[in-house]
Amino acid sequence: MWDFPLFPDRASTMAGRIDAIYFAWLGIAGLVALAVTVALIVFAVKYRQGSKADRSRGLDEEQRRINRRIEITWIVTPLAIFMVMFVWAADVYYDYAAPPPDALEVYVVGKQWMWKLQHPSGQREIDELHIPVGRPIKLVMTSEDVIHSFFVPAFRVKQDVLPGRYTTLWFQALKPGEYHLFCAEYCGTEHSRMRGRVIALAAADYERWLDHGTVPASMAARGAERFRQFGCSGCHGASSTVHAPKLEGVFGKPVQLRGGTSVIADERYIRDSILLPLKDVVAGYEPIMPSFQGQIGEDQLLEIIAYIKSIATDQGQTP
Ligand code: HEC
Ligand SMILES: [Cu+2]
Repeated sequence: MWDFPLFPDRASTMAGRIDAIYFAWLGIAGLVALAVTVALIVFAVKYRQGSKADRSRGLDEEQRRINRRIEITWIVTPLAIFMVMFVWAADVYYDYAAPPPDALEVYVVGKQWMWKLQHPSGQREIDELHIPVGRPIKLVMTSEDVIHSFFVPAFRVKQDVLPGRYTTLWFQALKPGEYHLFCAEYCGTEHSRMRGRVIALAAADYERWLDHGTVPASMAARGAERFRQFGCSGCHGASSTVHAPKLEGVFGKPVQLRGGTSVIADERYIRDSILLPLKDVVAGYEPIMPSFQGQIGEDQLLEIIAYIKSIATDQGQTP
C-alpha cells in the first residue's frame, strides 16, 4: 500500500502543543524570510544603476523623523514577537519537563544496543513498552554505557539517557496504537538498530497485559531481596546494631547532611548514597558505608530504589 506519511501521528497530549509551536515558528520564519526577500528585490530594482529613482532625500529633518520611527518599529516588533514566543514556549516547556505527580512510573536502562524497561509491578520488557492510554507515564532513565536518547516521534518527546545519572521523561498517550521508539543519539555501530515500539493499550487491555503469564514479583519486592543479598540490611535493617540511618520514610524527604546542607532524597540521592557514599554523608553518622560501585548493576540499583521508595509510605514492607 502507498503509505508515506509526511508527519508522524499526533498521539500524545503534548503532540498538538509542540506542533503548534513548530508551525508558528515555521510561519514566523517564513514571513520574515519572505519580507526580506521582497524588500531585497524591490530595492535592487528600484535603485538599480541608471534608474530615475529619487536619491536626494534622507538628510532633512522630516526624513530623519520618519527614519527614527521606522527604526523603532523594527526594534519593537521583533522584540514583541520574541517575547510572545518565549512565554508560549516556556509555558509548554514547563509542562513538558514536569511529570504530573500521579504519573505511572517505568524504569528504563539503555545499553548498546537495546532498551530494557521495568514496570514497578514487576514486568520486564526489551525494546517494547506497554502503557495504558489516558494516564501520564513517567520514565526514569539511565544508561549502562554511553549516551543514548529516548525518542518517540508520535508523542513528540525526546530525552537524553546518560550513564551515571537519572533523567526523566513523561507523556500521556491519546489513543491506542503502536508507536516507534528510537535511540536518537549516535551510540555506536548498531545505533540504527536500537529501536523498539511503544504499545499504548486501552485501560482494560492494559490490565489484561499486566496479568498475562506468570505475574512477576514487584520491583520493590525484588529490591528488598537485593537489599538482603548485598548486605544493606546488615546495617540498615531493623535488627541491626550498626549506627546507620533507617531508610523507612526517607524517600522524597529532605535529608540533613554533614556540613549543614540538606538535599531531597530523590533517585539520584539514593543512587549516589550507594555508589559514592562519601559524597553526601548523613548528619550524625560516620561515613562507614562501603561503596557498591561496580558490584550492583543499573537494573538492580533501580530495584533497590523502588524498594526504598516503597518503604517511604506506610504501606511499605520491611525485609
Ligand atoms: C557497613 C554498614 C552499611 C552498609 C553495608 C550499607 N550502608 Fe547505607 N549507610 C550506612 C551509614 C552509616 C550511612 C549514613 C552515613 C552516610 O551517609 O554515608 C548510610 C547511608 C545510606 C543512605 C542514605 C540514608 C539517608 O537517611 O539519607 C542510603 C540510601 C543507603 N545508605 C543505602 C544503602 C544500601 C542500598 C545498601 C546496600 C547496597 C547500604 N546502604 C549498605 C551504613 C551502611
Ligand atoms: Cu543508543
